[in-house]
Amino acid sequence: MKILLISPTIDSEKRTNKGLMMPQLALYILEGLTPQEHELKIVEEEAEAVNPDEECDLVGLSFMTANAPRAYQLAQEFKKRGKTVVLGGVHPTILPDEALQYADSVVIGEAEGVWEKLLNDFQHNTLKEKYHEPTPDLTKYVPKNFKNIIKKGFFNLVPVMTTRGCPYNCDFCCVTNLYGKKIRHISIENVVRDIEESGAKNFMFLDDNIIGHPAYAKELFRAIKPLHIRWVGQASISLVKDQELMRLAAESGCKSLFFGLESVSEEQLKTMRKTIKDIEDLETALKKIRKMGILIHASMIFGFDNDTKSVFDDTVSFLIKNKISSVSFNVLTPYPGTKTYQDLENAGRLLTDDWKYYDHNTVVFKPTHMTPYELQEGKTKARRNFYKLSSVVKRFYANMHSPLIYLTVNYGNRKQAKFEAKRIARLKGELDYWGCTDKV
Ligand code: B12
Ligand code: SF4
Repeated sequence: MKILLISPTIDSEKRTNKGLMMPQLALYILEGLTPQEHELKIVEEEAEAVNPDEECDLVGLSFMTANAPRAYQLAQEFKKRGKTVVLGGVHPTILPDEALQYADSVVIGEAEGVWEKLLNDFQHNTLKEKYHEPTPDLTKYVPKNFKNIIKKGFFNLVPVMTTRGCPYNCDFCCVTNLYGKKIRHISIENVVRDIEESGAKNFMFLDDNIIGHPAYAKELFRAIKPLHIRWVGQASISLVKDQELMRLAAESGCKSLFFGLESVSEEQLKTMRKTIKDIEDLETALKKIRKMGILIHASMIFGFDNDTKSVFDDTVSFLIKNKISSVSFNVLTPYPGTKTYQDLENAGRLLTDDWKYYDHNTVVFKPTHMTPYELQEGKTKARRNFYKLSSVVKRFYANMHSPLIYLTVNYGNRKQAKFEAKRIARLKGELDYWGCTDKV
């Protein structure tokens, strides 16, 4: 049979070309799990258009919350043409019953341990509505074929994932709901095999915290050092507490790390599960990471209940003072399945249930100390101010160890900041609720 796997964009009219483009690992895992007898095609809408008339027997769509409306639209198009549709990924895992309204079957959670069974059931006309394997065995090697797409040149980073599961279940995050609380590792041997078989040189570790298990991380860094690759990943700032771990990461090819700093308000940090809650300690930690020659990408969130209008300028000043290489400025987003969502819903503070706006970029709730539009505008201006030419110049010297990456990322963000301002101006006319001034 012929299987079509799709990763939809948020908006099919606009692809989010971010400069750093990476294939969707989930689709390549599904391909690796598919028995050889089947024909399989992968379409990433960020890279190519989806053809609803594509000849196939089974369509699989993978998506997060912001992509759900587009995924449902595509699912309906394929169903209209008599195809069987299966949905999986972050959003269907959190809201399987919603997803099932648009599809024949939903995979809740991971595909390992269920995909082959699902294909077999489909062939025997016994497809079930839901499939779920809570903690599948990750010891078996799943081949991922990235060679062809790397040749095409659209993607410049290859994704690798070493760990599933997170014990912390933070209020605003849905990762524990996706993979459970127990941390499960892929064997180092299989991670090395993934890297070697890809034939690539530039990688992104998708783990939420690549140093979450320091002993595993040290072994991993030692194992990949001889491969002479370059990699980026996400880590906790607690990295600085272990000198050896930091050195091994740098020696193994780590070029940039993404840190979820979220806030520079001590009041806010105290309410969060953070290893460093004191601003002076945070500044010392950031300095140590810079000295290792690792670029720091910070992720910030605006819109916590403690945030007042001064939060935007305070945050940008902190980031420039600490010579942060690049930053993602986000608004607090109540993803379904999180405590944040439940709290805001209970308080009647959610302003829309249109999932396409649940994208970290668009305000969808009533903040405490400002109107939704003030929060939206503050976030957009913070990005623009951080990427001003004067700021890029001020931060350059401290990031001179990787000038090309630093300048490329900053240039890309300066451009994106301009697009974002235009998008906000357009949405202002569309989203009446941004003007809402009700006191919370
Ligand atoms: C990598 C990543 C990205 C990359 C994606 C690029 C790429 N091409 O891969 C980038 C940086 C671009 C990104 C962007 C965003 N991301 Co993101 N991202 C992740 C991250 C870290 C890993 C996702 C991943 O690939 N995992 C590895 C794969 C193998 O796991 P998986 O997708 O769960 O797939 C397994 C199963 O779910 C299942 N499965 C998945 N799909 C399907 C389909 C079928 C048919 C079947 C049967 C099974 C199946 O099988 C797989 C194997 O078991 C997650 C955090 C996390 N730990 O999940 C956040 C995460 C998914 N992102 C998130 C968000 C919010 C975003 C953004 C909206 C934020 C933003 N504004 O930047 C954007 C949206 C981008 C867009 N245009 O669509 C949220 C999603 C929350 C939600 N409810 O939607 C997460 C969970 C982070 C978080 N902690 O909140 N992201
Ligand atoms: S934010 Fe990080 S630590 Fe918290 S639940 Fe999500 S993945 Fe785990």
